[in-house]
Amino acid sequence: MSGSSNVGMHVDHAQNEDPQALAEFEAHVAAGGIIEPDDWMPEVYRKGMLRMAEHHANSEIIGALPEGEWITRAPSLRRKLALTAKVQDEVGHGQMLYRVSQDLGKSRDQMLRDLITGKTKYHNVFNYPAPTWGDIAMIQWLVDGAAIMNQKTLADGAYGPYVRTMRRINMEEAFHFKSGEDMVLTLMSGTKRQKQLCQDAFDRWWYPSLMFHGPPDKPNAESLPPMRWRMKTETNDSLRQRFVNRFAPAALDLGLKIHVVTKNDDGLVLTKTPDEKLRCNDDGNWEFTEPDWEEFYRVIRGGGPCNQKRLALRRFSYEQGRWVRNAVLKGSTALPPAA
Ligand code: FAQ
Repeated sequence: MSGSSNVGMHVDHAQNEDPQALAEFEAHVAAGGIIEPDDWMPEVYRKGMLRMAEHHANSEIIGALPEGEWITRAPSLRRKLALTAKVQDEVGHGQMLYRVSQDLGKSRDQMLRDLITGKTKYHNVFNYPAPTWGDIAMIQWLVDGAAIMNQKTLADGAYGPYVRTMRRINMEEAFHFKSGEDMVLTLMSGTKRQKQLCQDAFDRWWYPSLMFHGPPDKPNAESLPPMRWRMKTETNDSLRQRFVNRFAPAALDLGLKIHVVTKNDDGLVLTKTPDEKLRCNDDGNWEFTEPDWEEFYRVIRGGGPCNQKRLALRRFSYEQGRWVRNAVLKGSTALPPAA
């Protein structure tokens, strides 16, 4: 995994840029202006936007894998159709985001190769297992819920192609979220066994979903390029707080309990105790026990329960698709490898 952060660089890293062009760029962005691919931009901005869009694209195509595993096992035809459509949507989001990234200067093939060799990252949540149908409900409710919350704020960003893509993706994510809400509601209105299945899945997904918004804020987060140049418009902690304010009461209303958990190396829950910190303050903000940030860093650096499995499948798919790429891009007439 890449250890360098372009987007996290301080604005001083733009010191080699033309000061006049930089001042005009900053004024334009601060006034709510939009940047298009052919406009002048500091190199730190271009690299930061590329890193963000590429990370996002990677997350969409890897994110399709845990749900894709459940298409053949969906509990009804209606659920199977909805899940198939959702998985197609997520892969489509990946396509759109790879296009945005290509315009920022990196070839699609290089991005796919960097993903399968572990040079670039994707979202933490997709490195956890989905052992039951309850996990699919939680991915669509909690993970898509977190994604919409984040992406609505990204749609207020400054980079035109990314902003327009967010608007389109958000409409589809809203549908995924509704479907997830319906799945959770159905399980929590069902038998004792269905309720337990749902609770067990909630225990597995609550903390990864809190980590979704990224690590705790750096002290000067708002003056660093990601926010100063409107690559992102809210801090990680403020999005996490908003997520808990929305989902903690919703979970409790549904009859779910919020636990602090420990997990084994396979991502399955070993112990759970009620979150003693959980309460709603007078200002409407919920207090909660913070995620285990050591686990977060371990997972995003490749040490999560499913990192190897997810990347192995992407590598397989990259190899299997080689003859198609050669046919389309190089006019090759070679047939696919024998099964
Ligand atoms: N997972 O200083 P920050 C979806 C890394 S799509 C992994 O806060 P920044 C739809 C970060 O890259 C979800 N790594 O960084 C779906 C940085 O690494 P570095 C994808 C993470 O950029 C649903 C380091 O930690 N959405 O869910 C994560 O200012 C269901 C320090 O972090 C996007 O990608 C994480 N959660 O903020 C699909 C949205 N968080 O540079 C299928 C666009 C942080 O040290 C099924 N991206 N890191 O190597 C963003 O909003 C931002 O880039 C953040 C990170 C918030 C991810």
